[in-house]
Amino acid sequence: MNERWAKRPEGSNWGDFGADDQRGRINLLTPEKVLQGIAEVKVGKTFCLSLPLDRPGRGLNPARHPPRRFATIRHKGMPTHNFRMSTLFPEATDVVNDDAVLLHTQVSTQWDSLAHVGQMFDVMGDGKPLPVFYNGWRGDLHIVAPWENRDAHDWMRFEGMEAKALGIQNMAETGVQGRGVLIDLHARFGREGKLVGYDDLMRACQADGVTVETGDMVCLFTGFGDVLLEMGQDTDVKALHASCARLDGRDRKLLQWITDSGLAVLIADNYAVEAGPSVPCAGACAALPLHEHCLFKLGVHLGELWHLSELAAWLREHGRTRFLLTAPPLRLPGAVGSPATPVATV
Ligand code: UVW
Repeated sequence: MNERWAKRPEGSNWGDFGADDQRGRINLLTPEKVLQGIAEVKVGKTFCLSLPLDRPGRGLNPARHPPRRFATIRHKGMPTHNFRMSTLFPEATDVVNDDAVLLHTQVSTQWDSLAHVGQMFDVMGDGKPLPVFYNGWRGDLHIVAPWENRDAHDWMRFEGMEAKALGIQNMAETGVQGRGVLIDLHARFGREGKLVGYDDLMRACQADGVTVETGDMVCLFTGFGDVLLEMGQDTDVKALHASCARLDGRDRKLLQWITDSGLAVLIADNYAVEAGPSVPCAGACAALPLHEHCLFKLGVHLGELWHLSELAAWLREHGRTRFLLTAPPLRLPGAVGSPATPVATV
């Protein structure tokens, strides 16, 4: 018996990558997968797969706000803005700017770490559900609570939350490089607010000859990023949430495909990869069942709000679906999510 769990969730792979594994299916990004990715580099053209991190503006997720920038304070309470180094060293000619950013890690193009979403689950088999994450790491023991600073402003009040296990640095330390495979849902469904299940996904793959193999990094292009960028800073949240394809996390065949395909990570240009909250279910269940399946059961990191439009257009024009993907998050110990500036090379 593992000391953290007596019972693993049905359909999970807990323990398969090691009793104390914190990387999940990122373990499938082997040197062989990196070489398969490199073999897809034919012309050396690169694509930045990140949105500008100040987009979307306010409101898409009410808990997440655009970045705030500050000048650091270098000398006598002055901002380090065009700071004359001669203030410190009389002969110096240097002029310095230096900044700090207050960044909601999941406001824009991002990775969800495996500490992002867990479940209340009877992990010890004693009838008492506990907050649990991938591989049995525990919300109460391993995801350390913040302290409250009552003097701090609004959403800066709860400081110091830390993923002592499953933090995003576990992903960053692998380099996150391998073969990307793009599934073009936009080509099939346009900007229709469409719930996509297994059958729709398979038809989209068949139409473009997409094959997903073990260890591939799968990207779903829905067009959501374009809708968002066209809105400018005035995000029409209702219209945005009603736009484009998103996966149906209640579709069991779709979840089984994620298990069977062996995909290493799942990425989309939309808000949450799946519809969130998902369609209602009877009784107790996850509001985000695809998050449950990927983050909690399989250790599949989710990439959200990526900017896939230019890559998708280029791949279509050239009759291709695969590319080299390099997409590390920040190596930020203890964080439960991270912005990313992923690069596709074709
Ligand atoms: C939630 O909003 C809970 O998660 P995500 O950003 O992964 O969709």
